[in-house]
Amino acid sequence: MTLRTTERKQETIYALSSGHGKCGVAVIRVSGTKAIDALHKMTSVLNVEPRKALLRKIVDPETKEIIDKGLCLWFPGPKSFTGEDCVEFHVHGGSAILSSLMSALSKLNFYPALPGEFTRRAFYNNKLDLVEIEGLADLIHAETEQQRKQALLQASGHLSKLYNNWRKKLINIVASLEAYIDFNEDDNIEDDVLESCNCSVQNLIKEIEHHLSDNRKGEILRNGVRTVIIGEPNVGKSTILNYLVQRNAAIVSPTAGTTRDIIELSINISGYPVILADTAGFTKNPKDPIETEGILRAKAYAENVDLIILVIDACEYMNSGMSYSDYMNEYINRMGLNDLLTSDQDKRYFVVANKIDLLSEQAKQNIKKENIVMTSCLTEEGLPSITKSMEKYCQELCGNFINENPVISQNRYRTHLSKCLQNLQSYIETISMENYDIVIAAEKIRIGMRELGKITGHVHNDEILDNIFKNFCIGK
Ligand SMILES: Nc1nc2c(ncn2[C@@H]2O[C@H](COP(=O)(O)OP(=O)(O)OP(=O)(O)O)[C@@H](O)[C@H]2O)c(=O)[nH]1
Ligand SMILES: [Mg+2]
Repeated sequence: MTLRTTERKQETIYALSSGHGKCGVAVIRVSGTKAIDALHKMTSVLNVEPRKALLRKIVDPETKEIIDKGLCLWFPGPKSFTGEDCVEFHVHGGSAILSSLMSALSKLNFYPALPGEFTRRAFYNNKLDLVEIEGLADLIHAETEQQRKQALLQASGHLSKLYNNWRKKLINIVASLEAYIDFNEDDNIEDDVLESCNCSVQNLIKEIEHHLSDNRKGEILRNGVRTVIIGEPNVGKSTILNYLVQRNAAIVSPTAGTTRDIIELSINISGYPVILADTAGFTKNPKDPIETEGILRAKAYAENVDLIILVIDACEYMNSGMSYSDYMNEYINRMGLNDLLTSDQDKRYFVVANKIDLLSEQAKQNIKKENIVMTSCLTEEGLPSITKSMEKYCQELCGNFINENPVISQNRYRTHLSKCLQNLQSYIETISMENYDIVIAAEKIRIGMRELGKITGHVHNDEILDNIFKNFCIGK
């Protein structure tokens, strides 16, 4: 049992692969060279047809006591999830049945699987690469429709194809450069070989740069669109949060300065995952140190979000007598929000003018001309427009990846891609120098190629793998 995953590749392993807890059907997966023993010794099946479900009594291999009646399946390698011989038992999902079955399997000298061990074996047997495996993990964890779509594409090899394609191009470039280095002096090699390599490297640089400049769309979708509601005290921020999450999550009261701590909740906006936060109202005159701290926290939080919903009091705006843009400029200056909400930066925000129920009809008509969301939490007028605006920004932030090129879904990929890019750029710099050493230049391409290989797992070590598989559960 103390064997490392890499050292126990020869062992046959087993685990519950379906969810835990009482359920209609539970699936136990067995993988390894001796998997077929489970069928031979625990069922009456001797000659089993691959991938065909058989209903059989399942017995303890020593006592021959019946454990349960269930479906037995045989997946001879390499046509199985792990690429090894696999057996599956589909039994009733009760805890006593499962513990008897597990104990029966241990009597066959099989090992309980470690977290992610089935998938790790699939990786070693080239059934899935690391990017596909991470896509699969995301698919299992996906909580919204858009996350599911992105993860499914990745698990199906959409992103791997791109990275493998680039890696193959680099392999060809390295091969050509090596040929050039070896035969250069004999003059047997065409002069334009070097030129064509350089051109391919330049093209790859462009492609990788383009791929990297995706505004983190894939990562935002994977991690959730971080959204914050800010504004002055008492404008109705917490009431709006409660509307969006459809429950009384935050305290609402007529006292200005009610919310102090940041209240963070997850919601689903048209299939996009949103992490929504309510914050303390911004004021120049906090009543006590707690409110001051609340405001500091709110500002710090707002600096790191993807989307800001700025709530203003519709009456206060109308009573100011200012034009909308003057009012907003004055407001942003007064609240010290210039860094957060300047129009020339890429941070996205939209303005909600709340409490329109307190406005005269005439005032309402005047506000309508501006590009702001007008709401009343009292009459619920305009509230769905907040959701609509959020949806629009979510689409913008996460992209419509179905029609676009595959996007980077994890920081891990970004790190390796950036290192690869740096090396390719460094190659171009090296060869543009006088009396450069082509051997040194070629090495840069080789390093770049290795960085790409680390993404898909063509280049791997135990540390990278342990890191990826540590988040997997047993049975996956
Ligand atoms: N008339 C009217 N009252 C509203 C509306 N929205 C909220 N209120 C009331 O305004 C008061 C303040 O609402 P909150 O949601 O607590 O305001 P807040 O912005 O979270 O306030 P702080 O937490 O103090 O910063 C409460 O009494 C709400 O019932 C609205 O659209 N119209
Ligand atoms: Mg509040």
